[in-house]
Amino acid sequence: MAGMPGVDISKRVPIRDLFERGEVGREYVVAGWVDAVRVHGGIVFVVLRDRSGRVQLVVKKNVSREAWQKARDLSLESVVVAKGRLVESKAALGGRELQVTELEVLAEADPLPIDIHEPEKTVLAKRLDWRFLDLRNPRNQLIFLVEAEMARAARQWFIEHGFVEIFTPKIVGSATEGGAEVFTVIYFDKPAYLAQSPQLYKQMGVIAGFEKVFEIGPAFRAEPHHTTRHLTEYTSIDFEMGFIKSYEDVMDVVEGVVKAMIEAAIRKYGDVIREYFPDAWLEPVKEVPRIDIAEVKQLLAKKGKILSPEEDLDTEAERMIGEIVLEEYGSPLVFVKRYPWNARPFYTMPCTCAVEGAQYPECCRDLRPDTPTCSFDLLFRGLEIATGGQRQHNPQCLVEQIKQKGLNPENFKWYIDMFRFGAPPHGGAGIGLERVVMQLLGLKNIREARLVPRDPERLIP
Ligand code: AMO
Repeated sequence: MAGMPGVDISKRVPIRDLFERGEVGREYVVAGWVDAVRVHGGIVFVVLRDRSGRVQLVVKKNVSREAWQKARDLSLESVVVAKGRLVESKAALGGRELQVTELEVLAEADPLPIDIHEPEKTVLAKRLDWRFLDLRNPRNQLIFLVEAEMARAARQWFIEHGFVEIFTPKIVGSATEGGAEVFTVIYFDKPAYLAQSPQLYKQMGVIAGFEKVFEIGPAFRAEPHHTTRHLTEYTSIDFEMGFIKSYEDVMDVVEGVVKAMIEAAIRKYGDVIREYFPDAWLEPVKEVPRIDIAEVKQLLAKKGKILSPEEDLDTEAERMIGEIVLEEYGSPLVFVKRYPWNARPFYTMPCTCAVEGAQYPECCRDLRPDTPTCSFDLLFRGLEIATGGQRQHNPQCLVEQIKQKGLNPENFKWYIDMFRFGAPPHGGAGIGLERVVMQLLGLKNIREARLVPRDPERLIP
């Protein structure tokens, strides 16, 4: 374009500034998306939105015929830059509006495929097809501001507590969690996998001598199920720490991090969250109760939910225990600990090896499905948001446990080798970021808490 005439965009101020520190009578330049347009003969009212807020532009034919014509023909979500005088106005939102003298259309928008203002009118699948438009809604955008703040708070907590941030491979040669939920990729001429978690590599970080490590990164799970709490790609907040006395030390860390995440989100966005998310959890979090799974199963049995000693908790059990704990302890969070061997991966420390005077490798021989392990889950409002525990650090027991899970120790040779050269007692946990956000805001579907979610059907966009 010859010389780019028109409004100087470099003079742009955030819309919120007009209300917080703008001087009435002064001229300002604002830019953003067209949120609404109303034509009243010789006056056009345009609501302009940027990421900081919304303001009404008043475009009068008798002030600038050119600007008025452009405003009259504006389509919703077009991108506009405007210059005008800030004036008081009782009728306008926020009590102020901009009397426009110049207006430029930077990008014109086609008719919209979804209703941005009322997302509930559109099914989630279609909203996700048009995710970039869906996210222009301030409520939907807020989910990711909260997520960013939580990730920031977690990172800060770890750094302040002496953890080193690491970045582990996501293309790996063996499944890290066992089970079938693993994506195979072709790595040149051989099969490889997408990492289900950084599990084996964060342990490497400890054994390599960093002692305390953390990672915030992607995890991949080939979950074939369509549930409201599973993604095939999610963000995992992982940590691992050496020289622990027991898995209680690990729970202390999880409790510290998760509380810091929740408190940071409430501190920064509590008021706006309240406005947009009526089901959000916005109260301070107290000490988190830690309950043995055997006791949990007794509590559930009283309510008619019977689970055998070797069983994992299912979705219904988690929901029920969330309700019981909220009622009895006033806590939205609860640790359930000592899961049975049947429900935990091969690298878990069985309680038979963690008692005083335990004999290696006898302590890990013939583990029963219901043998308790030094492990825990953290539930938030009745949904698992974190898993962790102490790890088996004896190489003979590791081989034994890998075999007992029906896996081939050959595939884990490099991993088992790490334990032959001085591996301290250690443990750690993984926290699902989207699940924490989902439970804090009271979202119905985890897909809402993922910028561009992946599930069995969803690969585009
Ligand atoms: P686990 O497999 O339980 O444990 O995962 C840890 C946490 O990650 C989240 N999560 C998921 N979130 C969304 N979609 C999924 N498909 C999904 N799967 C898991 C949950 C869960 O609590 N290596 C261990 C952790 C450890 O022991 O350190 C692990 O990955 O919030």
